[in-house]
Amino acid sequence: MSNRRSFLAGAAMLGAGMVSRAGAASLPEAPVQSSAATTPPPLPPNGRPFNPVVTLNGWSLPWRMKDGVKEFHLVAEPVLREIAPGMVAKLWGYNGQSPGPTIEVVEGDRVRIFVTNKLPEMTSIHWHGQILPSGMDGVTGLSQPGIEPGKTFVYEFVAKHAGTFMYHPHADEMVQMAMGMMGFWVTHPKDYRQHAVDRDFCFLLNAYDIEPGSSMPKTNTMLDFNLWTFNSRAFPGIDPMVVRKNDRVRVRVGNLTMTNHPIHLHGHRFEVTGTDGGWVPPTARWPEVTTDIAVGQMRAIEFIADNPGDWAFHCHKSHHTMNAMGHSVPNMIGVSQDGLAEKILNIVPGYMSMGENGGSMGGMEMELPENTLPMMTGTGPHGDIEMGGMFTTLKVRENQKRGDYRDPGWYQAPKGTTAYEWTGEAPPVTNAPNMPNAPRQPATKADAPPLEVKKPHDHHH
Ligand SMILES: [Cu+2]
Repeated sequence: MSNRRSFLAGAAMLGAGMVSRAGAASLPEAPVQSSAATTPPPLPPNGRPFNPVVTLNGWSLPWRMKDGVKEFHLVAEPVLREIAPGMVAKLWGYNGQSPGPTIEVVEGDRVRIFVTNKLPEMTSIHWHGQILPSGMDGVTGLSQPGIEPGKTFVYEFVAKHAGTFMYHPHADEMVQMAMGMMGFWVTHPKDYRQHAVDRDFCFLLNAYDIEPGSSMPKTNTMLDFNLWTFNSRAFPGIDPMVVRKNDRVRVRVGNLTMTNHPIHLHGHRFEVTGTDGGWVPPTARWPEVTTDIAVGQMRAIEFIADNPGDWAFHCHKSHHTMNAMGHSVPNMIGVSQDGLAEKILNIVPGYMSMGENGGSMGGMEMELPENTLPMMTGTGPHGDIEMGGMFTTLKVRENQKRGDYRDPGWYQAPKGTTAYEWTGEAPPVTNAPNMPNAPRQPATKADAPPLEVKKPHDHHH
């Protein structure tokens, strides 16, 4: 993190007239973050105590305490965001990253947020979910004029309710959100012992449409996005959630994509303990292993991490656990492609056939355009993980120290607790006794009748 003193000198002069109305003599510093690593925040240096959250591949914004008011400074600006090693996207964000830094305050805190616009067009910030005065709600044209390039606006309100919130522009939204303008907000309970957990993770769901080989999102895309991310990171660029066995764990998720995401956890049952409207009363909770998070929603889930291991944690829409590639590839399972690639290669240089035995790309070596992630990737202790996009792991360890978020490496499963290959005799294939004439698909290529190969009508590449 570094402080942009040179920028501040200029901004203070430029915005002096405007900020004096808020009673501030000077703009608070606007720290910037240059790394996409997870930065566990320090305990609050002043104000009322709280247990800070851990923003996956993100960080929390420091504040300045001024006459009992928490002052933050967000700078809306173009940023470079590493989506995963091997790909950097040109996005718009706040204070050097996209998403912007997490803002953490305590229920009842008076908050003053300075927003400086360094984008080429006007912007605003809507404080999604907050109960505040209408004029502080950040809807351009409705509650305030847009913040023109070079200008600084001041928002001030009391964070009335504890819970999980988001912030994003309400100005040229389609473009600005497609470019990555968003951030997380947590209002902690007045009493830090209330709703206390051992580990409190948070991240936003976001999606981009970035053509392979390029780095700028297409901002007119309505639904057909090709990069699905947690906090603008795609697997294997998403850090694991590292916990100690028997920790009470909370994961807060906000959805600012244009579709819903059924978020699924392996190896544990959780309860939804928080929604957009605040805390769910304990009597109204029920066990789940998947919870659907609709567009614009926030959810907090909680569980006891009592099952040691490496557990997948991902969106259950399988296309959302893949990275960018052509989406109009036909299903070729069972279609022999012997010699086909060579014939097509004569006409289309660089053609690649795929999918005769399924879609697996594990172990496949192919040349990708520059600045492009493989469609599925990641290597685990047992080989290729074949995932991308909205996928990470929960690592539960007996001996992880309290407050230690460092990756402990892969889980060492106790002997006899891992799936293994059967090497004995295989029984002959028979039909189920109650269905003597049941048709069945040929199991192997040798059994298969000759296939008529039709040209896929939907294949544009
Ligand atoms: Cu999804």
